[in-house]
Amino acid sequence: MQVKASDGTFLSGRVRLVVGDITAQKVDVIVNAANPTLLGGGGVDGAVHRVGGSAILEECREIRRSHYPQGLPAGEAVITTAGNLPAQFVIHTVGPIYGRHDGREAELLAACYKNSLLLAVQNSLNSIAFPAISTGVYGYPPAEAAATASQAIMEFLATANSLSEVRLVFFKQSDMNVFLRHHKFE
Ligand code: AR6
Repeated sequence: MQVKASDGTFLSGRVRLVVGDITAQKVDVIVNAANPTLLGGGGVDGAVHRVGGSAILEECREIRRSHYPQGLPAGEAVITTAGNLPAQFVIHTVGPIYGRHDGREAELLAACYKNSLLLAVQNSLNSIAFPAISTGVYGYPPAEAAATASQAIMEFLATANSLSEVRLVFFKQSDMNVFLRHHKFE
């Protein structure tokens, strides 16, 4: 077992692992594990819209109408208000459905993380919290997702000094433990 930091922090404290609810995170921006419609769903998506309120949905509808009438493709990300959430903004990204992208799942999952981090930097945001994208309804094996997500975050942070905290939020301790066994952080 390869657990590299007992306090759940990596990359000089810029990455922090916590167990909790993504909607309760007090960071500049939280990431939503959305679907291409941007109109809500279950899991993280359901919680974000339920707690955040209608302002988020209204902005998502407008983004669909103006930029993505066919839906937001997997791997891409957009930003909206956070409504009633403690965060200031929500970045909505669409994870790959495992087994549905002809072997491009890892590339698309990495793109979710990198495009979300890029949007945060472009909007001058310093702290961001991610759920474990695609590992719920979309069926991505959590161990594989841990390797891909951590590699993508590590590569991005090497190029972006302005981000002070990337928080990875796991719903259950057992989910965090899987991540701790399979991440690639150095
Ligand atoms: N806070 C933190 N983590 C959570 C929370 C929460 N409130 N709720 C669930 N998780 P999922 P996906 C964990 O299914 O796989 C939606 O219907 C969960 O245990 O939310 O990307 C969308 O509309 C799992 O580990 O996202 C899409 O249709 C992880 O977050 C589809 O699900 C992701 O689970 C997206 O599926």
